[in-house]
Amino acid sequence: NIARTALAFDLGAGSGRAFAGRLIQGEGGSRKLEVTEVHRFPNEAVQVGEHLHWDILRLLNELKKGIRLCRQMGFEPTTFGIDTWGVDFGLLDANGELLGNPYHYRDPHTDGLIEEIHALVGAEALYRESGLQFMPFNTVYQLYAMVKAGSPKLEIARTLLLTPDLLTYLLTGIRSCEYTMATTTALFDPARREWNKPLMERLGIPSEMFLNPVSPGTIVGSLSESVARELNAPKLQAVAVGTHDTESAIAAVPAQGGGFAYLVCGTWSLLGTELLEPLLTDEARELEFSNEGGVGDTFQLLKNIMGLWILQECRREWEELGERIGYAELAERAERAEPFRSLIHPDDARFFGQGDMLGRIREFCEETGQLAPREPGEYARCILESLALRYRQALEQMEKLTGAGFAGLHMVGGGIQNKLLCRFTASAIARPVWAGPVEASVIGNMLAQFIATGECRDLDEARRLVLDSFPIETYAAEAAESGWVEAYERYAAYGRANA
Ligand code: LFR
Repeated sequence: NIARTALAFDLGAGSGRAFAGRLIQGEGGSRKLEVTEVHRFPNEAVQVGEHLHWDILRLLNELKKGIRLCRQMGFEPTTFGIDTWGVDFGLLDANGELLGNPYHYRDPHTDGLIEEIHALVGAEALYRESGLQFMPFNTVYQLYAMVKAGSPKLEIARTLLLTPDLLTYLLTGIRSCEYTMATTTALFDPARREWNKPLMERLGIPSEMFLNPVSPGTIVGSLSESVARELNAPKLQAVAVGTHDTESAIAAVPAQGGGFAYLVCGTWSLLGTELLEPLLTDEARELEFSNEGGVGDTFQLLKNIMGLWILQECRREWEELGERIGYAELAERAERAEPFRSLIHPDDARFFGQGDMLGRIREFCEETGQLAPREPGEYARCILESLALRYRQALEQMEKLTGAGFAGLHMVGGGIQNKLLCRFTASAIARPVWAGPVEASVIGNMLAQFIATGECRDLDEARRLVLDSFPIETYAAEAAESGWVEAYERYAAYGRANA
């Protein structure tokens, strides 16, 4: 008995996926969510001269294909939602045409701008008014890079659309701005809950381009006439979900009530806890925590930590060198490698960029007087152990900031398929890890659609559905796996001052 079918698009920096989600009505009021993958496609950034761009029209084609495939597979979704990485955007002119190709958040055009903007407006003020840790790709730095480059696009732009809103617009013709993405820009004031127009004016960023945000769980509208005709799908409606992938993933954490700690694991690691108000203290700034708007009127106090990106880049390099190593094999080799031989600080700036990751890891080890990894197993072990130690550090910082004590850590997202990472994390934090669901962003995306159409009353009820529908694996902190306490002390000495 299918109560409703939703279609979720979840676009990550490396690939995109479309899933159909069926809400099944069981006996006695019980309900379950069943998700099926209907399409998967690579998302390849394109280097154009000095700049790195998203291939946005290709992504649009893949979304259309996803809608077609979904229906060909026999699903009949009435709504769809799109979530993507944060911060990036496209600009529309007065005729509603897209101005150029959106920049990729790893484009180097923001290099040095954190310092420059801080000198202009003050780091303290910027943090109080944005609640975001200072990451070079935040929208504010990207737009300021365009201001500084004298970009003519800014002169003729009328509307700024963040990536998920842009893709929704290309499918529906409707311009909208979803709240969780808006809070990743650093141009949105979380305390006042409005765009920070004075800041935009000071930086020369045209403030008329920004639309009023709508809450996740709002129906945006139908496919445009031309798209509906092309896809023969006149009834499909777009929903503004938690369009920031991280927020969709958090919405799918199978916990009840607030006060839990979570880690969204993928290219990035987002470790945080759910609050009802932003925490904008000096200490939160110094410890580099963000306050991001979440689904269900929440604020997510979280730290953006480098994630499996480092390992993904290593794999890409091995492949270029002619050695293709699957994740399963890599995990086995890491398991056999010597523990704690080499440790890195994952958030050292050198690990952010693309390319030469093996060299950078070796360089870090040499600079800190450690033996460097020699083969893939050792590299993988180094990365996974270092991430786990970094998670312990962030978890303890979060306890300090909030005064809360966390009994364990919920891990969600694609990265939890790496069981070694889950196990290491449980050992590093000396607390249990509850892992699941893997498809958190997709599921959270669907939950916001169910909130929009009235199937779920609120976030708590939606999370209940996750608990009832997906298995959760528990990793106990293995006291026998010793060495983690000493390793943490060694690791802590390699980190930056306190963050
Ligand atoms: C994760 C994520 C993070 C954001 C980073 C860049 O996919 O959305 O939350 O900081 O990508 O946008």
